[in-house]
Amino acid sequence: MSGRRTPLRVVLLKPSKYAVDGHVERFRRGFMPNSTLAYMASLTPPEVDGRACETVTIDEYVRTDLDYLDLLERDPGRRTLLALVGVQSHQLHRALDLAALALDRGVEACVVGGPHAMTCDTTAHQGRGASFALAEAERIWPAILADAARGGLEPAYGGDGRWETALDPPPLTPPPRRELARYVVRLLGVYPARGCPYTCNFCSVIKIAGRQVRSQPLETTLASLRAAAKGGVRYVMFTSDNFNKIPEARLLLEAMIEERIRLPFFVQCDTQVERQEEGVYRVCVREADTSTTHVVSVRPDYFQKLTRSGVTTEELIRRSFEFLLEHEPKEAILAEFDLAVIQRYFPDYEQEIRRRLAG
Ligand code: B12
Ligand code: SF4
Repeated sequence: MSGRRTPLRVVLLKPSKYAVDGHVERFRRGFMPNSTLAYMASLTPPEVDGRACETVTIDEYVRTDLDYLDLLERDPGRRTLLALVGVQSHQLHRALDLAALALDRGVEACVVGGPHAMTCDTTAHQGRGASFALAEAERIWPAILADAARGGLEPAYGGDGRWETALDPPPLTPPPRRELARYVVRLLGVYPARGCPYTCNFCSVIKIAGRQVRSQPLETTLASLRAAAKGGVRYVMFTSDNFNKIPEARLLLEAMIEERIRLPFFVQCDTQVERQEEGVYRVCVREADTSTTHVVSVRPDYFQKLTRSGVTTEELIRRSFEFLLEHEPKEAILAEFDLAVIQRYFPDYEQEIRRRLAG
């Protein structure tokens, strides 16, 4: 069957961005492989609509040669779908230019997806050649692949709802070793759960991942970790925004211990700051299902010394805890202290916190 039908080539491309002077930012080595590329490649089946489906992944940030641009061209032997994945707002311009280049060279189908398309209004760009993915891939990727294999794409997919109710993706296949070698750290992003119950007004996570915390099956995460360890990955980032909000966090960690999956990993956790009385705040740090509580006092003159206008005391404390947690485990942080004490233990604290708050 697949021998008779025109095969489909899926080019998954994470675009870089333009620097201020207009050149495309490229690095000889990146920090870590892009998580969306690995995830989308794992979601792409070997056959679509009875046609063989070949998948190629490109992280433009680490491509110092331009060979990959040859893929953005019509190939008479197969249909090509260019999917610009994980596109953030500062990468949109580059994504649109790559789509325009590919369409100009006869590529049959282009789609742009990721945080920008999910959080911002893209109607002005729709209907001009590239299609837009407004929802999670789990909801719309099969329809996009099928449309690309058979004919053209719709102007947009997923306008009727962003989030899949239950997440059940295949286990992640780590990038091949030659791709891992392009990065300083052979690190893989694994996404055991997504969504955040909070509504911080500066953050777009709840528009991308929703407010409902949804987990993939524990076994899928474990299978991804096993494949990662076997495939030469040295380190894992659990990309969930608040690891401490994942209901199965403890089960996951226990299973990793039980199976002796010895991959070091890092996670993101939230810190809650609550004002108790003038100048006194209660801070709760949660990690998986353990937490510590700290009472922190901040004198007005010290607050003035460290901050500029517009920064709140809560923000100063939150950033100070981020700083502390980069240097020591939460259990080592004093239960009650004045903020000025940090400088005694970490002499670069004041300079660093001023720099971070100014950025
Ligand atoms: C992990 C992470 C990082 C890691 C990246 C690791 C890596 N190399 O992959 C690090 C720490 C390095 C990082 C850096 C940055 N990040 Co970041 N990061 C995240 C985080 C927490 C998770 C992203 C992730 O891996 N998700 C897992 C993958 C599988 O999911 P996904 O990419 O969202 O893809 C899903 C959907 O978007 C959609 N989708 C995506 N692409 C496509 C394509 C198609 C065709 C389809 C159909 C669907 C689709 O389907 C996917 C599956 O459901 C998000 C927050 C979040 N929850 O989204 C922020 C986030 C993406 N980052 C953000 C930002 C701003 C940055 C930085 C610019 C920060 C900075 N100032 O330097 C840099 C840019 C780095 C870069 N080159 O892209 C913003 C983007 C905001 C926006 N609207 O554009 C986010 C949303 C955080 C936030 N709330 O502000 N980041
Ligand atoms: S807790 Fe974190 S992920 Fe959740 S809304 Fe606030 S900043 Fe975003």
